[in-house]
Amino acid sequence: MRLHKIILHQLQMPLKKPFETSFGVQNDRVFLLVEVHGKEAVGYGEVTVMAAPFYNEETPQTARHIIKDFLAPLVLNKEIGHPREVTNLFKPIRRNNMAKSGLEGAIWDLWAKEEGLSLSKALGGVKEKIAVGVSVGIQPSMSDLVEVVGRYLTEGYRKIKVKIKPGRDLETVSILRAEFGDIPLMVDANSAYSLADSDIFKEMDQYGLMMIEQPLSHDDVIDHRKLQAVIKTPICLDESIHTLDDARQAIELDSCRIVNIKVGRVGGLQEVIRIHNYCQEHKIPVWCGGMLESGVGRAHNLALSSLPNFTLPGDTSASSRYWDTDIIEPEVMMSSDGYIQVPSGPGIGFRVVDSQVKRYLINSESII
Ligand code: OSB
Ligand code: MG
Repeated sequence: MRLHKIILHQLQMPLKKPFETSFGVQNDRVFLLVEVHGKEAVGYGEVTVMAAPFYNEETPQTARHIIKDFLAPLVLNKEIGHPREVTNLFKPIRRNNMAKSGLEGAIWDLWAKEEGLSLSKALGGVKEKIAVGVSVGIQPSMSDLVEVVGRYLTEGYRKIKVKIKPGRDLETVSILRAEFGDIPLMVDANSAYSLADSDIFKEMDQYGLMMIEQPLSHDDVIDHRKLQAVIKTPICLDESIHTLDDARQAIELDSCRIVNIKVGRVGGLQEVIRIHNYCQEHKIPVWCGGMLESGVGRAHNLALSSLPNFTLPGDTSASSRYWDTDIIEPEVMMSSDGYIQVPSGPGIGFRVVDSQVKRYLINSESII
């Protein structure tokens, strides 16, 4: 396989509703769509950066710079035998995982299309449908929260994850338990706490949550180990895990008992497979996190979630949870029992709709 052109499209897609986390409010999604042109097909990937470096260190501008000046020259007009090799080609470049992942993912899609394989099959996926949950942002009031969660439960979502931050934690959980009983419920703190807050998490044990996601610092595994030692609820790491080695160290230390896998955060699909396999061998369940992806990133998430150890519902909700109109056809739909079908067509298995891309387009740049 050879790439003769890479196109970076910067898009800005308005979210249906603002999404609030412990690090701020997002009204729209600004990201890069990556197009790679081979001999016979076009592959698509998504750089899942946020507009500002609040989740990780990358932004659309840094990702553009890294792809254009460092990653593209490593793959353009070079013979690539298999997309699993791309990770190694990118190794000399430190971090910048979302930039790497957007380009690597597009190459996987192109390869799968040229081979006539679905991306799921290309990755070693085994599931035909995947169970999904929904990530609920911090709401203006507790009554808004109850209404929103009630609506998602009615739609069929199989896991409710609510964002928490200091001052909006125990009350959030106790109200949801009082209102909805024994639903599959978890919280995500996006690193908003420190070990000094351990009592809050000890208190949370009584609510029987599925897990607590990334309570402590974004690059920590040591304090998470200390917290996990004094609470029963499993800790799930998100921000702290960038590589297989990070996952191995966290698991060896017992800093977490569940891993959230995000392809952008770990630098590509090949690293997803490696972390998935390691966790499977060590009986650590994984699930697919989300970065409010457009249909393209969503399609990649569906494919990777079809690997066997993705045993917990992911954050890969239906297109309609985020967008009035997505950029792919058909849109990602969830059945009323909370499953999404893994597409079986070649590559990502969805058509990217040019007119929709144009509608949200800020700029495009070709790299040859
Ligand atoms: O921590 O999982 C997170 C969105 C943006 C940045 C970080 C996170 C999230 C989500 C949304 O929780 C998940 C989704 O629905 O895509
Ligand atoms: Mg998270």
